[in-house]
Amino acid sequence: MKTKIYALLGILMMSAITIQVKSQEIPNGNMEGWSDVTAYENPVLYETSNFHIYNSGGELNAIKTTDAQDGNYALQLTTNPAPEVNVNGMAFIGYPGTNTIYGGVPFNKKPTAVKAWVKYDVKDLDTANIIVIFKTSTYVNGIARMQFTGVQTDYTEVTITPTWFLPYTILPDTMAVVLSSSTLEEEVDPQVGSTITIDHFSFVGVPDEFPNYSFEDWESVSLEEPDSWISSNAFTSNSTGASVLKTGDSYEGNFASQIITQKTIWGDYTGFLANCYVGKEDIYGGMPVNDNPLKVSGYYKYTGIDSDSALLVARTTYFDESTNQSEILEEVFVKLGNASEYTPFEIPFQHTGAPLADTLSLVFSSSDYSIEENVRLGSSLTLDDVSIIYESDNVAENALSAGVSPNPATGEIRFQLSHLLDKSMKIQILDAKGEVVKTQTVNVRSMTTSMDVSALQPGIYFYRLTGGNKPLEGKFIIQ
Ligand SMILES: [Ca+2]
Ligand SMILES: [Ca+2]
Repeated sequence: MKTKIYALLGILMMSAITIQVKSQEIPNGNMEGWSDVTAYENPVLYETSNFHIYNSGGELNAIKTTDAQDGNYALQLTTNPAPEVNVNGMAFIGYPGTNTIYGGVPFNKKPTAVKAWVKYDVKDLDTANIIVIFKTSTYVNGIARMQFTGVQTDYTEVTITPTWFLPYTILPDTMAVVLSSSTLEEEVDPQVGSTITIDHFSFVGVPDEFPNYSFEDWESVSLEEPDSWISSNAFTSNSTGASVLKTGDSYEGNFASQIITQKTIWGDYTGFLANCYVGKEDIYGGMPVNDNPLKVSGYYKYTGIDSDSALLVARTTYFDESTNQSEILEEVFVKLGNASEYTPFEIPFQHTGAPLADTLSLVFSSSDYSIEENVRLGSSLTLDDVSIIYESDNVAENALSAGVSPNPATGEIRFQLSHLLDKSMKIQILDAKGEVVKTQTVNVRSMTTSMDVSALQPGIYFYRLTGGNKPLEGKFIIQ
């Protein structure tokens, strides 16, 4: 049941997909935009697989259905596909760990049976599960387990008799529950479409009511998320707390993102901010770019517990039409050590020229997951002012600017166009961010043409002249 940490890093938030295709800036790189996101609903007292499927890019798979046997609602679990993994529909009271379950709700009786109303459609080779675990201290006192295969179209009541492992006089103190639409065996793949709907739990032989027995009580899981980023919050908020927080300790503006290594509901550790999905085996998606990034830079603070360090991963890819799939151009790993004051960082790329990158994927982690034994709860990475520089920015910097005068300019600049006579030319002025701030089309009649730049703020600008045999680029300064 333990999920590999990279699976836990696989996170999806639909809002994060609304990346501006035209923009070459890193969306919300200044960490100023934050929104409350209602991710999904869970039955009260239960954690569910919704966080996992939500993060993996599939449909929610632990849902409130009105197809109830009792009252208004029932719990429907379905094994749904996500881009990299089929996610078992699960709901649990307590936190599943390796071969055990932690936590639960107080319960101190020994019922003779657990009953539930169920309907299901479990695919071939698959098995749905209802497991109720009675614990005394940390020991398993008894288990009531039923497995389901095949199809049951109408609600039917099942009676599940517990097996008790401890003497009858030793009562449990805690009850935990695991409900699953698919197999819990790690070696067996959950089958897409396996589903079980559960309603109206009851006990036999004791007067106690099963907690939230009829799945009538549900609660929304809301997260405060940095806009346009994908965070690890959905993995951690319900167990140990948020792993990505809005902090007022900013380098610029009002806010920065603080990423903290927290325990997930699976007992693993995670804390990350990404602009892509990260699946079990790989990362995928990211922000569209139309030029090769030269470097991603920003400012950070870091407090690593023991020998932990922060890990920044950046990958560029391009779509190769000959193979009809995205190929990796470059992958860069940068580790950051402790920094109590804001410190600049850079993720440098080597690749230039063709093929041009079309996607940039970024994953910023508060722990160095490449050295698993160093990962520590509470390691904290604060990031702000994350930005990107592209190859073309550099070309512009290095291009000859001798054709422009005066430089620095004030109210007007002149372009020398000696080899471009009798052409219709377009002159674009771009600001330091690469945004076009002024465009002028001229029919060149002399060796010089001029442009009024008095409306532009002082700063560094780039010019781009097109219409000649080849574009001319360069930079100039307005004082
Ligand atoms: Ca900021
Ligand atoms: Ca119900």
